[in-house]
Amino acid sequence: MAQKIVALITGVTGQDGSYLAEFLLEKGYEVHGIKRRASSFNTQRVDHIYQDPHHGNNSFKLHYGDLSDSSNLTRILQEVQPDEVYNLGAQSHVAVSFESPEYTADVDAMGTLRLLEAIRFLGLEKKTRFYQASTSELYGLVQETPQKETTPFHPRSPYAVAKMYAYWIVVNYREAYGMYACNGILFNHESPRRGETFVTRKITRGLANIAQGLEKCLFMGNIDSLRDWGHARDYVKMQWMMLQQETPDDFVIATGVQYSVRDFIRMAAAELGMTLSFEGNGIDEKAIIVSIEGDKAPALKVGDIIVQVDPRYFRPAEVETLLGDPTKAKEKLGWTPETTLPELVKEMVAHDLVQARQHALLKTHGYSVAVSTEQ
Ligand code: NDP
Ligand code: GDR
Repeated sequence: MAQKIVALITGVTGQDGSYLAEFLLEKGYEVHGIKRRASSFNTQRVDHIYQDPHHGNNSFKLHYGDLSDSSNLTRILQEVQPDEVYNLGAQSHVAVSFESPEYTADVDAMGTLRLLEAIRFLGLEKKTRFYQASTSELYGLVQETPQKETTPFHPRSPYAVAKMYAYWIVVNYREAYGMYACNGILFNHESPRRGETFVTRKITRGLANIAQGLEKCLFMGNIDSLRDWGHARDYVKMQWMMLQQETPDDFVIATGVQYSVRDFIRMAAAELGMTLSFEGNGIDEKAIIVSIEGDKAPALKVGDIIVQVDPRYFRPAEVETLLGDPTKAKEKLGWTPETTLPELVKEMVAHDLVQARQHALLKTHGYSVAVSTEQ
């Protein structure tokens, strides 16, 4: 039997990590993932693909680890001897990076260096291919539109600055040591597995909860912000494709279509049968229901205010607009995104509505339901 290709994924418990692990397992890989020790279970996104080692020989294995711990990373790499490393682990929340800039730099910037050094230290630099989760946040204060691989960077947050170090150290290890190392410069990508505090999931989950009477109002930051949103499932395929080329290179992954946060709110509300009218501007804006159809929002009526801007969610420095040009990925790798934003919104709302209905049902039957609204 042919030997399985071995992949190691940092951040396997996150949105992308879970889709990538599924994708690689379907391709017949042996997949190893690094999970952090937490005081409660943090493997919900990968539980469905994990088999208890007492009950079978699983191709999916988890290791405790942390990007802040070099000796741990070195030991795992030595044990796993991976053909491919996907560095998806990060403190990935831009707003949180203003609260924890040093930790973000340690994990997102130094963590990448630690992994690359561990590969080199173990003499794996000619065997192991390396994917780095770079980001459209590097463009920050944009210098040209749409953004492509040659667009200059101007990062606007501690997160983006840390990711900029990671981007360049990957390029440097490629040039200095001939490592097969690539940066995927990915624009925002979402899914029903998206963390609850990122804007898309905050909206789909929040509106579904409000529709079912579990919450009253969704408080938002800058709803004028413009983003190029794709589906995480489509984007992880590209992460793998990048490591299958003859020579390593960096690619922008995006849809080439842009919407505002306000557009996203409108689309999500429409999926719940509601038409909204936005009143006010930016700082004091609110969204009011002007019509309701169907049975998805039984708790609401025309005239209810369900979204309100709260400047508390504004960032110290904002990335106002991002729009990617994925031409290079299309031409060199034959990649195109498969999911449009309206399709993505539909899938996310449908998922969150099922959860909200379950919680509402429990509440109706007298069980207390604590719906976390931490944002
Ligand atoms: P998530 O926030 O969903 O997942 C991040 C993962 O990193 C989680 O598994 C998390 O563990 C893990 N992690 C956090 N801190 C550490 C640490 N100190 N050591 C080891 N692991 C850690 O992010 P996404 O899946 O959305 O994104 C994946 C990567 O792609 C990230 O690097 C992100 O910055 C980058 N990116 C994401 C984009 C997007 O739109 N989604 C766009 C461009 C880049 P735990 O589950 O325990 O928290
Ligand atoms: P982003 O994603 O910062 O682009 O980083 P996020 O969904 O957090 O914000 C997108 C835009 O929406 C605005 N916004 C709000 N954002 C949040 N989280 N909560 C709000 O209430 C809110 N209201 C408005 C933000 O200001 C911003 O302009 C994501 C992460 O996945 C990064 O890891 C990744 O690198 C980039 O995408 C590409």
